[in-house]
Amino acid sequence: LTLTTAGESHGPGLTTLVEGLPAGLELDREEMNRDMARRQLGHGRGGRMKIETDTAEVTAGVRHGRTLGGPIALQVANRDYANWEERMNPWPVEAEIPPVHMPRPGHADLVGVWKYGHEDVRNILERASARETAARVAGGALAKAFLRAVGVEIRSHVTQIGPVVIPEREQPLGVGDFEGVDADPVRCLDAEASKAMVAHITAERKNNESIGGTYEVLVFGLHPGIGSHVSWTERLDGRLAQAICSIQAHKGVEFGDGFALAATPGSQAQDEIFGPDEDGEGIHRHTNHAGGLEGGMTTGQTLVVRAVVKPIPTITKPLRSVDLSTGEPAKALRERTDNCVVPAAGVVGEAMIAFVLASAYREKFGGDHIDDVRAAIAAYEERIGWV
Ligand code: EPS
Repeated sequence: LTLTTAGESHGPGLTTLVEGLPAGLELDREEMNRDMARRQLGHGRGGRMKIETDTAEVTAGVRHGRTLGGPIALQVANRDYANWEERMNPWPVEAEIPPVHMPRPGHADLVGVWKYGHEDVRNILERASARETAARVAGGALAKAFLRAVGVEIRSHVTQIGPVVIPEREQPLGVGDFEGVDADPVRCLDAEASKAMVAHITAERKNNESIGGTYEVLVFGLHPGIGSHVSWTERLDGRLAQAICSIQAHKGVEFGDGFALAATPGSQAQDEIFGPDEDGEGIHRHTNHAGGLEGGMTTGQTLVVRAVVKPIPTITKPLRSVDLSTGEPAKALRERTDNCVVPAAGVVGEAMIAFVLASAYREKFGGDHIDDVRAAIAAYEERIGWV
């Protein structure tokens, strides 16, 4: 499976190309656009979200709601382009367009102009912008539709914003616990923590600060043996980490108990294996410290991925920088901006994880039609006695 995006933040629009899905897969237009809207959620988004109402328009690869087996093309319009037509026109314009020459610390701006030989920082920031994640979510919605067809469901929730952390849970989360998470202003499952997160975002916006945080993505219904131990390139934890860390402003990822395992004795860090119970349950575990991954493969337990998002670098309190046209000290570009994107980032994390998992399913089970995929999965379930 491949997922390619194209597009600039204030250009005419974003394009997504997804290749490698089987034919006959049913797609739900509303479901796809629900994900597009979910990515726009969250207390802490800026003025741009009032301009955009994102939808993914299919322009290739789908007929009457089913995949044809060829590349699928999706288009997401940038409504804001109407206000940027001269500045972002693909073709020369009459007007004089003042270049941006104040790079923002923490953004791709400075290194990007060095590397690509541009004088206008806008030639870098437009593509580096997290607007691009709208195209990833559009593609991720296709991967999710594939996963749903084989019984796999993906959810996410916010676990920390600034210093506010959700309380530890007694019981592991189930897929049913996520109902209503998108109705919460920060996509948090704990009502008390949510209130404190909202208050923190509001207070820090008044201080002209941006805020980071963490979110968790859980995947239910996975088969064991997705990914492989045989080569580093196939280890699923490595592939998932790459996909997560490729998201703008993401600085780290952990699986299961993650960084806390550093202080856990070895005997308590593994998930012991138990034989079939009298009630007929197959080989199983009572814990999930590993977060559903052993030896670079899914174990068949819930996949638990946590990601950290840094405070975004465009802030309304401009930081010190240098004017690239004069070499003189200057304040970084001050722009309309979001001050917290963690609730939306969780939706992007879902999309990226869906893409990696759908890819690994395609590699393991093959199939040109979705029914071929289901048949291959059923044969595998039978061979390993998976219930
Ligand atoms: C972004 C800056 C803001 C965000 C944008 C990402 O846009 P603008 O500069 O137009 O105000 O709103 O995110 C989106 C447009 C989006 O759809 O997520 C940035 O610099 O990364």
